[in-house]
Amino acid sequence: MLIRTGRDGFQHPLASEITPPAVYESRRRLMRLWAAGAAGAALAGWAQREALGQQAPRPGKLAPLPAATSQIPGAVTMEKVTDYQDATSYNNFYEFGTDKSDPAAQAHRLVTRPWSVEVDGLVRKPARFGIEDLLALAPQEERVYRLRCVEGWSMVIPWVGYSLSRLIDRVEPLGSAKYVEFVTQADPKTMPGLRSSVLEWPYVEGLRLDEARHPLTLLAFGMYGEVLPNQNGAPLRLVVPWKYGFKSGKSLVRIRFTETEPRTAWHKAAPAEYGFYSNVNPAVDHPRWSQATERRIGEGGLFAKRRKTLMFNGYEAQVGQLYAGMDLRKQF
Ligand SMILES: Nc1nc2c(c(=O)[nH]1)N[C@H]1C(S)=C(S)[C@@H](COP(=O)(O)O)O[C@H]1N2
Ligand SMILES: [Mo]
Repeated sequence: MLIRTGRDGFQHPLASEITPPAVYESRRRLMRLWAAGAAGAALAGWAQREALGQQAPRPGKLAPLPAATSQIPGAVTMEKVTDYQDATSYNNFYEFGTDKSDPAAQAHRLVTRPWSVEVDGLVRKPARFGIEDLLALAPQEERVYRLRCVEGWSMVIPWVGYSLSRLIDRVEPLGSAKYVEFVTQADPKTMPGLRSSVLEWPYVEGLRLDEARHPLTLLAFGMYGEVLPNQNGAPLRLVVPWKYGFKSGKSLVRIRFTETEPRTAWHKAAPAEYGFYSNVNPAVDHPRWSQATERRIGEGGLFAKRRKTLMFNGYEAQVGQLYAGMDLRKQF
């Protein structure tokens, strides 16, 4: 059993003493499966997460989006999941305003049905995919990723979706395709933020093709076991866990394969501050502030200690080889 010893040496009660019997029973089944080697490493991870009382309950606010726990290495962090309330009220979605509270207040205007995504450019089979077809294109998985904003805060979010590579394989990129551009919704009727020229609209992001094909690059349709709330990028968004949050475009409408590096919205707005790669890198400061530490949302209070930011946001083992031989100070 997992027993944690607090800072003061206090022994926390065994999980069996604080868990309702039904939950405990299902956990024991899971543990037996695990011991028998029938469950994968990720499932064992969930057993551990649950034993620590850290599994995020479904909030019951939006339609459920069932998903199996991802088996992809690195896809499920054991860290404490951020409260749903925090993850849905402290957001960056400049199309709805630049204050952290604007998206939660304004994004109800976003119309998410009907919705389709144009997938084109240097591919053998360009197509427009309806959202229902995209939802059904591959099995939905739950992945618990860290998300770190370049502003110096971070969250841990259980996303629901599947690897973007599943969609990429469908359209068959040509040999000349080297990059992928992501274009997000820009509708002046529903997005009051478009009146501001803080960014050039539509919001555009980009990845190298091999980054886009990495199994951890997630096309997300949901979080916390439910469909995405509008403020988090409904009906579908990108989540690239080893890069700063701004690389993960919300409310995608077009995915385009190109030969040349896409010109991204943040790069156009401030080229000296936002490079194309934007990998989480504590050793490369933002020109106006350090990136060495971060504040985990929910670890509140004036005296909450900042955490040390990890190289590639903690995903170095999985993605480090993508950047072998590159000078990440120059290609930031
Ligand atoms: N379309 C669009 N996508 C966007 C943004 C945005 O302003 N517009 N902000 C980005 C930034 S800076 C961050 S940190 C994340 C925040 O995602 P979250 O609100 O779900 O935590 O979304 C990213 N995706
Ligand atoms: Mo961000």
